[in-house]
Amino acid sequence: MWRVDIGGLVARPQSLTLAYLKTRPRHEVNFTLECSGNTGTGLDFVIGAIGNARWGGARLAPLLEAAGVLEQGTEVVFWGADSGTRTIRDNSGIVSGGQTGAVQPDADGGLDLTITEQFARSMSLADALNHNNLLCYEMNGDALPRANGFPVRLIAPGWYGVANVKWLTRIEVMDHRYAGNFMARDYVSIREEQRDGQTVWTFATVSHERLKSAPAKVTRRGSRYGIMGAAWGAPIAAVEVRIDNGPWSATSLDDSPPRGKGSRGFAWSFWTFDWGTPTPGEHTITSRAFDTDGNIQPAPDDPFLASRRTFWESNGQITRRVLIS
Ligand SMILES: Nc1nc2c(c(=O)[nH]1)N[C@H]1C(S)=C(S)[C@@H](COP(=O)(O)O)O[C@H]1N2
Ligand SMILES: [Mo]
Repeated sequence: MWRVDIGGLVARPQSLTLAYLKTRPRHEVNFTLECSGNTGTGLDFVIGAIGNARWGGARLAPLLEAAGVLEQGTEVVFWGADSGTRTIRDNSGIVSGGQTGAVQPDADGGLDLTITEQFARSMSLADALNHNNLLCYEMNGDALPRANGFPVRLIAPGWYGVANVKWLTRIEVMDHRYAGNFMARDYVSIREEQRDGQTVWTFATVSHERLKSAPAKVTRRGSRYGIMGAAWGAPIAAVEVRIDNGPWSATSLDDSPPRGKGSRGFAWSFWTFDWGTPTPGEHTITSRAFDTDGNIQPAPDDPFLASRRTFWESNGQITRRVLIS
């Protein structure tokens, strides 16, 4: 039978069943989960690597508190049931194999270690204790589908998809950052910065979502056209669009309560724009979102974005091409 274990630096290790989790107070959060690898340049980005759902489950924080996190505990690791095989090259200091690891000498005399690693992600204890986090067993009112993490996944609203560990089996409190594949090798944003004429490379684990928007579709009623789209990643204050190389114009935001409040939770906001009667031919549509702290979704040539050498967390403005006939 499935259980999720809470262990590591805790006073009272737990082994929780799904039935037990369902006896806990049930909470729901509306959260738009986006893959950090969603570059948003393709035509199917809205339905592809991003989706909104009502996620239901038990709050994580009281369960961690019940386990009694010890003083030294600073980091919480979430383990999924799935695993993958990978080879770690000799330059990683490999000296010998493990019970399941196989070591092979490589061409230049070093050792390669091939291992089967479970999917795992960690966050700080403070982040893990955020009251929005759920041990989630429901999606849109139904049992969590297998593909989305059945029986239980972590839902960490405001974090990129990768942090929302599916098929959860173990939660472990540690006293150091976890440096597994999905924290330290894959899902790492690499940037090349120039500082005083010197190149400095920086590395950051994909974590919180970033402010983003996209034009989703063009609608037509008679001879009049409209544009609709979405914005997410932060509490949205406004969205503007630009047609071709024209000025930025205001759009109308849907009037549901702001993000983080009431039923809106961490869901995306929808916006619409009355385009009027555009001239026939090809046009470009670009959108940019503003959050309630005054941040603006960056342009593609923003220095921070331009310094990236990886496609993770690509939240630059998206331009779509449309043909009006
Ligand atoms: N156990 C496990 N959890 C996982 C993953 C995975 O491969 N294994 N992928 C992550 C990534 S990269 C994303 S984008 C989301 C996707 O969640 P979804 O399938 O519900 O859309 O799950 C995250 N949780
Ligand atoms: Mo992802």
